[in-house]
Amino acid sequence: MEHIIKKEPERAILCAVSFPGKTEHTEHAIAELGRLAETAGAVVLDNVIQARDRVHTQYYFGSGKLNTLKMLAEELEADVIIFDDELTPTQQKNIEQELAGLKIIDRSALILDIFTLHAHTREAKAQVMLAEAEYLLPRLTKQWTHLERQAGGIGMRGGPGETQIEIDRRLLRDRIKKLKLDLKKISVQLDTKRKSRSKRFNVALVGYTNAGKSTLMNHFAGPSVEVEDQLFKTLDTTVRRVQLDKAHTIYLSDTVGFIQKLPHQLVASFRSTLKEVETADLLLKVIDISDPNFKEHMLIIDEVLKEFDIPEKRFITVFNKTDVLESAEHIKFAKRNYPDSFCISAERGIGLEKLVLAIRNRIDESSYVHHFYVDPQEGKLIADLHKFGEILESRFVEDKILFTVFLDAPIYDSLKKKYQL
Ligand SMILES: Nc1nc2c(ncn2[C@@H]2O[C@H](COP(=O)(O)OP(=O)(O)OP(=O)(O)O)[C@@H](O)[C@H]2O)c(=O)[nH]1
Ligand SMILES: [Mg+2]
Repeated sequence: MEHIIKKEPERAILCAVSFPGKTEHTEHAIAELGRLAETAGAVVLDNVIQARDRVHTQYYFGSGKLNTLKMLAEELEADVIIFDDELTPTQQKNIEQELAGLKIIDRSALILDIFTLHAHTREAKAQVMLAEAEYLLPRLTKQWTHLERQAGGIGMRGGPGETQIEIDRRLLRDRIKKLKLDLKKISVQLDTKRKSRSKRFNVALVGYTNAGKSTLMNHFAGPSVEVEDQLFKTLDTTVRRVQLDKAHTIYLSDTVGFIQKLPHQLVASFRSTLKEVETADLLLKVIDISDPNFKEHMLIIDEVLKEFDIPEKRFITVFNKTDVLESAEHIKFAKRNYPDSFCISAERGIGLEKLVLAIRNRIDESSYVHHFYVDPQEGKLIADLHKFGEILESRFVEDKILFTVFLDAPIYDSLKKKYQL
């Protein structure tokens, strides 16, 4: 009989510092950290929270709390301690010394780990590897005495011993250089693809992780993206052509979600993925309104999006998962503060007609239907109409062809000039 040896999940204790007046925020953050840990394949044993004005510069916690943590870890037979904030290289080293034998990782390392698990395309993989290398580089310090960890498990520790540090650093730098070059090449290819879509209306889904972006994508485009009750399920951008009706076709893109304290290395290296967001004609900001923390999620999305400098009028706010709301309180909040928003359930298909209507209106505002009587000899003009516009209809009217075409205003202007229409 065949025996399958299943690796035991790692046993984790979560740690956070609660700043004055931020108790509720810390509770939400640590609950989210727990979901991240589970997504990475760990089981959460307990939480340790210390109320402090600021994080201890050397040890994150004060010495008493660190001791409590040590005893708790022994008692519960923990393997890994996960901190809710990014540890400085010094904190990391000190804590590893204090809690010898335990794996010490922080929120950033955990998120990077999940990204590694969920990256499938060449682009996403290269982006995650770059972020990892950038994260690791400052941590390869001389004082680091803990590099002989075995590989495997959550967190991306591992690597050679202390004597190797200089070599490691050089290797990492070379790797970063190479990854940046690779990503540049990939980015050029993606730009070309993106350009080919530019004559159509591009809609991007953005939002906090687990908000239901992929579910909405699948509703419109048929099952094309994996949906799971997991954080950062989607990393690879998927773009699908969606025909809303005869006259309205869009390209819809689903991409990586956001989270609080997203490692800055990840935001930087996912820049080219997020170009989809920058170049979209319309962005649907998807929010899980059933999450008690949805207002904070909205602030975090706006914070990340601020970098892209996208005009406010290009967004439509979509409150999702209304089917699991227990009271009307959240909806009231949404209607009052976001009168132009839409309340939907992507999973149940509720409220989507109105949303589609709004998207169609946006398309109509940005493109125009034009009629051209074209001589069949005018091959170049006919080719350009096909290339830059969307032909709704073409038929012979006496000796000419009547084209009914959707064209964006600037393209119409340039064609008018070129062919003196
Ligand atoms: N009850 C309810 N659940 C929903 C709805 N929409 C999505 N979900 C669930 O929410 C979870 C996350 O959905 P996804 O579509 O994967 O979320 P996402 O925004 O793509 O998440 P990431 O890819 O991780 O960023 C899944 O378990 C979905 O089934 C909804 O309208 N109602
Ligand atoms: Mg998704």
